[in-house]
Amino acid sequence: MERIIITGALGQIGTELTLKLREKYGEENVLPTDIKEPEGEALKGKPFEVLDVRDQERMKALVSEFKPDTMMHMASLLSATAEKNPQFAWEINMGGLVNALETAREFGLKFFTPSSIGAFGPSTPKENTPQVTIQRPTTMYGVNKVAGELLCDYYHEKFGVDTRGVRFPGLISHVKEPGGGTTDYAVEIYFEALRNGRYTSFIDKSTNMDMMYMEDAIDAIIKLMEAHPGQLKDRNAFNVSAMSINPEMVANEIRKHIPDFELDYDVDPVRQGIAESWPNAIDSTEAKRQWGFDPRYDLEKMTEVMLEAIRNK
Ligand code: VAH
Repeated sequence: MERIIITGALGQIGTELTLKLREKYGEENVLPTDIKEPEGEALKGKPFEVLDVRDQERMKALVSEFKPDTMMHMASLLSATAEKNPQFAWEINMGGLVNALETAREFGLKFFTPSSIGAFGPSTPKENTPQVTIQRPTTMYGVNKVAGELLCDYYHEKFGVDTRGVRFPGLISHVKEPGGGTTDYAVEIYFEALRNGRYTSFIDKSTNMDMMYMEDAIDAIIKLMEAHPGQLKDRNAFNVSAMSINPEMVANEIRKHIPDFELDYDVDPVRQGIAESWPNAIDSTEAKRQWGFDPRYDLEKMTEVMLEAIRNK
């Protein structure tokens, strides 16, 4: 992996992924793209190209010109947004993925795209969820992620495309706040704790979900993409998680730094329903075994880093 094009580069993962790849491979070897030009400081600096992932012709033209060896397809509508407009979510999440896979096939690109714990549903085992198990998600986002996992496997088997992917848990970062996710409470709570000393959670107190600090997520992507193909028994849909937490646990950790922090609840039935359809804690054994997945941040360390970084913003 030496020269990378990224779609959805202005998103929560895409932003930090672009910064890390530029640092590791050189700014001139990374082409971040997204539906609009960057506004904030985070992605200042060239090159950058505007790309709507529904435009396969332009996607191929950019690849033909930039000549990457890898595509990281990050453009996606997240779970809560997708539930508000499922037909549009299909168009972006699946239409965009097909265009990206076709581009990777035509230009012989190594390919990464993330799945999610959202690819599981209410009939999936909730605790220590295996990588191969029942997947009957009840959200459009979950349907997109299951279809995406299968499509990426298909492009590898049928066309030899070097596709790789992980199932991300909720991701927590201070660089770019997420938009439209069910797990966004776990990011908002840190910002609100410092802004107002209190937070009203839209997810209920005892709802456990898998989470991971963004630095561990970016490291996982790079580690998987740099793994020798012979190491990989599986290709896509590796379970990866660093912790299983709920709002009360996050609040208790924050109180070690902000003793008077107050947490209350105004549960959003839609996002609560999505959260309850997902596992409580997934098993990451295969990722650890096949390519050395090794998250470094637990809730305590993540809380320290998040509060420190937000204070310094
Ligand atoms: C979402 N942050 O909430 C995303 C993610 C596991 C959650 O897929 O939709």
